[in-house]
Amino acid sequence: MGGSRIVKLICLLALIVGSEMHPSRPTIPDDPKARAIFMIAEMNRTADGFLTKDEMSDIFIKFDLNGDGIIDETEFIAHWTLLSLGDLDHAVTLFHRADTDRDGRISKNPDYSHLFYYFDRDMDGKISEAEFVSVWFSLSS
Ligand SMILES: [Ca+2]
Ligand SMILES: [Ca+2]
Ligand SMILES: [Ca+2]
Repeated sequence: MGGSRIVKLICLLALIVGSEMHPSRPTIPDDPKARAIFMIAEMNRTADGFLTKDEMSDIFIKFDLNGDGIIDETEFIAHWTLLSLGDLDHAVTLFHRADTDRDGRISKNPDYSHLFYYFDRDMDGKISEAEFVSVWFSLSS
């Protein structure tokens, strides 16, 4: 006896837990700048609507002005300013968030690899516009 009652209880519990795990999503403010950056970067190799690893790597290379495989803060801000990506506060915040091991520079390893996986929320190996915009926003706020 009570078997179906237990099942009902479990279902109810799952429902409650489930709803707590998916709270009503805060609306992500649309960021036209992030979308513009995504669109340019995304079409670098294949205009398929996704930012691939290679395309992400191209961005890295562009910021690495002297080609030593490391982006320091000066390079980052210089390229940021050149592309007029926004205010410098934003640039500094992004730089320090991207510097995952906090050694004051963004290097291919580990920072760049971390960053790609950080953007690729659903882990399908490519970054969609929605993934990019939402992560970009969370990084800069
Ligand atoms: Ca460099
Ligand atoms: Ca670093
Ligand atoms: Ca993805």
